[in-house]
Amino acid sequence: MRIGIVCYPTFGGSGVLATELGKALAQEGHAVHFITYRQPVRLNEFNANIFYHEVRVPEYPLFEYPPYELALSSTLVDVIIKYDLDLLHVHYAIPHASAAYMAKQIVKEKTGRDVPFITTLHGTDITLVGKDKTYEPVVTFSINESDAITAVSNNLREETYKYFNIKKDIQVIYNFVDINRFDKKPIDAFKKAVAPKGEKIMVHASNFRKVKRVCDVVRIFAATQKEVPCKLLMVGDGPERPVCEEAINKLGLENEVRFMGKQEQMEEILAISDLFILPSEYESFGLAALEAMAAHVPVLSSNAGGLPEVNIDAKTGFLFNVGDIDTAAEKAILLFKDDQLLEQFKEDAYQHALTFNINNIIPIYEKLYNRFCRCG
Ligand code: GMT
Repeated sequence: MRIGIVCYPTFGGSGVLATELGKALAQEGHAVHFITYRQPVRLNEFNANIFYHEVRVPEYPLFEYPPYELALSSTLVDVIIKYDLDLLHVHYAIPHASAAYMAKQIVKEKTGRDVPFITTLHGTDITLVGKDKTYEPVVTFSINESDAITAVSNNLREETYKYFNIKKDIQVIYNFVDINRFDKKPIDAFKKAVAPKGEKIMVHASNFRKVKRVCDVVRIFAATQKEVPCKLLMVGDGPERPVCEEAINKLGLENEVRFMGKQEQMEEILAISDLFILPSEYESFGLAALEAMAAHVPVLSSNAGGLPEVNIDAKTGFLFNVGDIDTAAEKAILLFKDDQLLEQFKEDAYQHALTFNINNIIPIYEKLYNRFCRCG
């Protein structure tokens, strides 16, 4: 099939997922057209079946807010017609679903063809941004106009029905991970540089938005390192980083914590890590946690949103109530003090991650696409 993928090209989970999906579909022989404002972060390999179309938003002094959605819709129209796309798959409803709806109408008007579009809901498009009154009517409309709707967890599906008047079925298709990519041997020199005395290594990765509660990561680490020697790696960047750095300085932990910035080689960092911390206020799924598990790293996460669908309490890691630092630190200490237990959790985390392996999930998307295939 000829598939158009629309996503945010950033380090965010929805963009990562969309890019990995596109790459896997291309390997299966589909022609995949990415339509975004920048080359997606993980679109870093050559494949003859992958095409990239940049959405350009012309600058004009009148535009205090450049109309990205219109530029996207127009680019979609061009690409659909020029490459005779069979369908569009848009990731993150805002503004991609409404842009796809607009493009669909224009293509129908121009060519008579009805090009289906699938909307995959990822999380904040529903739970934070989408239910804001400013966007709600457009989000509800464009989700309902989608030819198929998917959500990345049962929790997100329920949240969507709770907050929006959705009249169609929402299919849950879990996020996935390429297990082989995360099957890395630790680089000894790197491990030594981070933890010279063989300290345990905690890691957190996110976009450092408020919803991630990055200061909780620091507080969990602070309490844990009082009991067991350990180090903390903070991967990513975003608005909460200064507050987080301030908290670290106040606690006098500057030498124990390293900020790694945005990283494309997350697998190398995970390969030396012992525990992944994700204390989020909400996660529809927690792709970063799944990637950690694929790298044999157990997860200490809040029990918010879809996290319990990914992280199995007392098996692949531990769950705690949002903000319950004491319980979280208690669990980290438990794992770090007992090597045998930690090894068991590492293995269980990996085994559970296998159930989300890319090979299990891609056929589900293909089956969905086939419902709209023109080839019969
Ligand atoms: O986590 C973020 O803030 C980024 C966001 C995104 O859309 O890129 O992530 C959301 O989608 C990911 C992929 O489906 C999920 O794994 C994340 O849990 C979800 N984030 C939230 O729900 C906060």
